[in-house]
Amino acid sequence: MPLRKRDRDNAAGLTRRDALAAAAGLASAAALGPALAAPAPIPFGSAAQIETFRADPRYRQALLTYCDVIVPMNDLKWEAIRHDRSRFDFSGADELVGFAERNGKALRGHALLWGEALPPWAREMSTRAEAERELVEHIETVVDRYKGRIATWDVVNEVIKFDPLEGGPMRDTIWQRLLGPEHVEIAFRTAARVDPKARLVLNDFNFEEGWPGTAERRRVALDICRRLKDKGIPVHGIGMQAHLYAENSLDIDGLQAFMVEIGKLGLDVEITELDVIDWKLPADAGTRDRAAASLVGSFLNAIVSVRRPKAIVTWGLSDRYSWIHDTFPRKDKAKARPLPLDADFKPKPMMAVLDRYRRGRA
Ligand code: 9MR
Repeated sequence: MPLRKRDRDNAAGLTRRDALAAAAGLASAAALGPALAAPAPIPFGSAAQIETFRADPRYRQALLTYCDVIVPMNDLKWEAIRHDRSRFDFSGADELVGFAERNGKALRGHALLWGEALPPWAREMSTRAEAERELVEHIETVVDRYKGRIATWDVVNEVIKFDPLEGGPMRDTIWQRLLGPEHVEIAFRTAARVDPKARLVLNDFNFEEGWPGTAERRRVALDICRRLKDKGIPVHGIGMQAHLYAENSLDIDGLQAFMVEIGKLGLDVEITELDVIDWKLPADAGTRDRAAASLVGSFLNAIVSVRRPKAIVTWGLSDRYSWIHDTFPRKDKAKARPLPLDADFKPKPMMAVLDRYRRGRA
């Protein structure tokens, strides 16, 4: 049987790109330039919750099977490390960091400063000096402990006001009340001083929808990073949480313009907490899974076609365990299906979408 052209090229040891290059009259595939170069794989990962990690071997296995990156979901938060004011408790964080290290997984640290998940004593701080002293000591201690091991930090999480058009731009937190907008600088400056090689990220939610407040959120994120850079304070990336509401549409143009601006500032982008809020979708599981995969595909495609994220991280792996169940319960009481594996750890269509980026096929 005669070989088809593609098979002939393969048989001759030519790649598809060599064949394309030859057809274009070029000496080699390299001459095709970067536009047709195979896309670089984008590391994929998930946040891991310690209780589930300890209790469910299938969950640990899923982390091993699917993830290049692991993010302790809650164990690097103040609530976990600083529940006792007089000492630092790294027990949960160490367990997850050790698991990642033993298994050759990269780590993201989440998060050095956040207005939530604080122990009661931290919510009761009352002076500027106290807040600054605690914040600096916290970041020094935590970043130093994992120096050279946690490569990337969400230095500040959710510091932008929900709708900055309503008296923004900064979110009302204990840090903003006591330190003003300077809390962001203090956090980045301290993290950079302790681990100059760490990648330092501003992490926040809702950069992807079409309402005016979202456009303003994107503008504020860029503005904060620009100001840091102007002052010589290192910042390396913007983390997009991407808790995507299935019932809302994406602002593709706005997203792509955001990527261009991120690039102009010399920053990277990372997807840090991806999942799909499916509370308004129809009951049928297959319909929901296809809708979620399609939404994730459109979102990632819009971003990747302008700027390749440094990592894509989902906020959990299996529908069995997700914050969405409690926060966005469905009226029909059906379980939410926000993640790439189903409740029995079987890959869903969303995983196929993510896998394409992980393998450098998109
Ligand atoms: O999923 C996290 C949940 O288990 C915690 O109870 C909660 C408070 O610490 O935080 C959740 O994770 C949040 C993340 O840290 C920041 N972005 C929003 C996430 C969902 O609430």
